Amino acid sequence: MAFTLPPLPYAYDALEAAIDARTVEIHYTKHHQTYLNNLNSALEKFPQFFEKSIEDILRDLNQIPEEIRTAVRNNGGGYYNHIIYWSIMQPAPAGEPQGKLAEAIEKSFGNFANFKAELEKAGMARFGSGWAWLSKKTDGSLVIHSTPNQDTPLAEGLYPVLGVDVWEHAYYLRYQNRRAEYLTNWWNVVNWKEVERRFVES
Ligand code: MN3
Repeated sequence: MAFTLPPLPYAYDALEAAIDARTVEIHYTKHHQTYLNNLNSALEKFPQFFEKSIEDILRDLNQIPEEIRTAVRNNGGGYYNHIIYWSIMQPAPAGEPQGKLAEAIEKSFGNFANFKAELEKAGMARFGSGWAWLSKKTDGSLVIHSTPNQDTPLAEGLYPVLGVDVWEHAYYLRYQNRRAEYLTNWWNVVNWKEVERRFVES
């Protein structure tokens, strides 16, 4: 069974408080779809990997035959990272983290404002294309970090709880070079219930 694109859980214009409709449409129907298509094409020669979850594939890329490993790393990563990105956004207003997630954020970063500043800093410090992440370590604590290109936290032994795409294709139409403004506005559309679910259930 080939991998498939999960439906977008809202309309293209639902995220206008942070991201314009045209960007959401192109990002989902072109960029995300292309990562998926390329992942499926790469795996066609080794269909046994269609039996595995995308998380199991990305956790240990050394299990992937060398001739398709880079393609799977880039396109499997792109496929997976964007599923997280779409799922942890919702139409504004976003509110704030609650419950166990809020407690863990306070424990690791002092308070919510400081957490947001640290994540924005990680996004700004990523030179070129990549992602800023809030991830969970195996001991249950939280860490902010970033990955280049479509590399995933899974490959570093971390579980991605929240991720923001800082490739230019994620923000260029509305923000041009102003990545900082995109990151500030992005908080308007974060789905904290889903972020908390990812934290609690992982
Ligand atoms: Mn992207």
